[in-house]
Amino acid sequence: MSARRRHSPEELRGKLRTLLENKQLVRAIEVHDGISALVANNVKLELGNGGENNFLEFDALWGSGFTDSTSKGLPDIELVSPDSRLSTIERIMNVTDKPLIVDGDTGGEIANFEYFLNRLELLGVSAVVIEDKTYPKRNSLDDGSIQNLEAPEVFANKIRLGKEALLSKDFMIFARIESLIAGFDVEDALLRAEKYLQAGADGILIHSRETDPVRVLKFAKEYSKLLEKIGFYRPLICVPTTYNTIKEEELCEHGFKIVIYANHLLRASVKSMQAVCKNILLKGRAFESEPYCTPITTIMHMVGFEKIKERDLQLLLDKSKAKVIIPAAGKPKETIIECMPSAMLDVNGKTVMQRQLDVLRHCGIADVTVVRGYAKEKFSYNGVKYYDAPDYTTGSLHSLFSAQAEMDHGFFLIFSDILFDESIIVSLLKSTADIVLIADASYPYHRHEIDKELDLLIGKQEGGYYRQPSIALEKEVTYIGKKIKKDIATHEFIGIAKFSEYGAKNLKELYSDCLKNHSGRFHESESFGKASIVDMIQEMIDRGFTVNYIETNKGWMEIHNKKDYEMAKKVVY
Ligand code: SPV
Ligand code: MG
Repeated sequence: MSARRRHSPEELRGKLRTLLENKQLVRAIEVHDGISALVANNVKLELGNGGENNFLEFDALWGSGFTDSTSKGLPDIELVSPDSRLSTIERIMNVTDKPLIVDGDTGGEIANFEYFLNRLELLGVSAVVIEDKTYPKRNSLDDGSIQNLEAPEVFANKIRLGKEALLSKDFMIFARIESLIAGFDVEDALLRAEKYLQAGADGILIHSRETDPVRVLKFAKEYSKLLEKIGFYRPLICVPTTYNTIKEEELCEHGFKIVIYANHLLRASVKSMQAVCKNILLKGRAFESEPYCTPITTIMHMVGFEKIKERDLQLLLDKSKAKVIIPAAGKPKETIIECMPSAMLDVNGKTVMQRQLDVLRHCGIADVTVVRGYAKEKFSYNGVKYYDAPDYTTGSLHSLFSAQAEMDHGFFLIFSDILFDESIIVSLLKSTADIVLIADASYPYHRHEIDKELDLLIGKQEGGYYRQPSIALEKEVTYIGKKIKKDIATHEFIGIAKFSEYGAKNLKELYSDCLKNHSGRFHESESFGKASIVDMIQEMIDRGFTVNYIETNKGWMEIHNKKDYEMAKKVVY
């Protein structure tokens, strides 16, 4: 689902008629706002029978007056204005592809009713139900309320005028008979039914708040005789809120065509809200309430956040025209599988590189360059540009620069021996810094267990203490390298970085300058000829360029040795 409406009013309006023609029983569920409509619209109960109709779902929605009033904290006495009702209905229509039957209460005065009808038609609503009580009505389920019935002729006339006011052929007006609610008998209900049908009603809703459906079923039996008498068919509708033990099969057998579950989503939400409120008060925290709450990710998905995110990302991509360079030329320091570059190690059916490409493609990045060297014949992906670094035993910096032609508009650098998830790439896409690294902040907590050389970094000290929390997304790197003392390193560089166009231009200029002019050791390498990428980043810092980092503490892992490889196979699916 996205925030955009998917169906034209015309398309939706006609759906109820089609359902009535094709289904034995149309099942409608109450909705009172956008989110309840999304739930009702999207819930599917899988039956697991493998057949074509492999699931159950609601066919239509009921725009209840009771639950619309209640969701606004008001009693159901026609207090909510027509415009406020219409605004709720519009929100419902915006997120559904199911037909909506609207509760029109008494319909009000004829001028109000006509206005309401035309607005409903324009919104794509399929039908309205009006009840034969006098304005302002009282909710039918309340035992103590006085229920005043309208004179049948007056109500029939309202139906007639309402039908005349319609603009579309598909829209229907159903007449709701309240005889059983107001203390009258089945005979009164039948007399009314005939009058309303003759006036043009498109169907009859017989309402009752008795727990025993016997009188409703008696009405249904007499109604089929009435239909025979008048010579045309109109569907019969029921609202089994109080006589809720009756099953749909039985309703069908008695000739009901639409069943409305009229208030259940609102009542269910009130109950859960109360339980969660109490739970939080009781426990003094929200942790225990979590199992009773829908996960935020599900909510985001339901309201179409993913589409928005995709679009945001697309914009970022258009801006940055993201390119990725994966230097994968070096021989692994520790042989994990004989003659196999780290990128081509198989982790549960997919190589490390395939996994990297999948994540990148998912983020919309398709422009990927791989620098090959050691066991280059093992690389076999189409849709990837290859550069070869014949002398791959020199440092990683020179392998990277084999693909210098790809750097002009900026690039993402991704080491070939890491697995990572989308969130990491997304954070880089969002960054506006010129040179930005992804740095794992959990390093200080497990540094003493680490028995391999890592690319470590020291973040710029803020306020005199390096671990002082900062709200800035991008912080500054002061030192980077493998030889930084474990105790003073604040982060581990995970092997993913971004160079903007400007960052890449500076990188290239500096590289060419060092190539010409540098002699002797180059940071942690014995010469510039053996330099690593990390050495070059330190050189940039030393020359005054700002190198930022974005912190993470999850969503990635490296495969440097056999132990890492075994771990990857355990944790990656
Ligand atoms: C509603 O849902 O608003 C109805 C049905 O009109 S009832 O509450 O049973 O009257
Ligand atoms: Mg109502």
